[in-house]
Amino acid sequence: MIKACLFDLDGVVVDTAKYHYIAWKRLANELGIDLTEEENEELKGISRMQTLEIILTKGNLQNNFSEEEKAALAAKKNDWYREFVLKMDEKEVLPGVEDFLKVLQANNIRIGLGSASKNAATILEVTNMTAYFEVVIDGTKVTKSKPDPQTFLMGAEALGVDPSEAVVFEDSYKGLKAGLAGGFYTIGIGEERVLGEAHIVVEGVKDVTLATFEAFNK
Ligand code: B16
Ligand code: MG
Repeated sequence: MIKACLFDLDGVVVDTAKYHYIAWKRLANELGIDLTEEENEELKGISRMQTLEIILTKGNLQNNFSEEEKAALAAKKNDWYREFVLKMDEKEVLPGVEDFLKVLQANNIRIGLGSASKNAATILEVTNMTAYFEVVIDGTKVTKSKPDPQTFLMGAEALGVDPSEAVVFEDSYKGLKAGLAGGFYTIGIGEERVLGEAHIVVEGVKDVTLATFEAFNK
């Protein structure tokens, strides 16, 4: 019996991954580093500073900056990223998300957010989605990044449910691993190629109904 759903934000509720990519690519290019879309896939779901480390390492520049300089680089990327975020509105909520959240509410299934992003509250605000989420566990609250299950375990605890009674919706491989490590049912949002370890993989939340959960009992 499913009592709660925990949603990742970027790539599940909204498509902010494209804005992260533009902003990281701009920073990488300024540093003389290339960043392909395929490499960007590896960056999904992990924290801002971890992402910067991966990009600098790719350019063999990881030892060229002090911690303060690294923080300044990450802040610069975040300013560019937030320029996009602040222009977002409800039209950027991915298809089917609001309808499904309403179905969950009508069926007394609790709703939480589990995101690595420190911009999660702003994104929920500008897209008018704040009210749907009873619990928000984001990058300002966690100490361990996905694939560590901390984000989702904190969400389940705050909602008062056991992971075995909850579903994690994730678009990133690392986020999916976090859900699995926490003992949750998982729905991968995206491609089977990336998310094949999930209990179920669908293209988007638009493809999920309460009947989808029946597959968990098989
Ligand atoms: P910020 P999610 C993650 O959000 C993104 O997938 C990841 O690309 C980003 O680096 C991370 O948030 C941190 O975001 O820079 O806004 O704090 O997918 O966990 O909702
Ligand atoms: Mg995501």
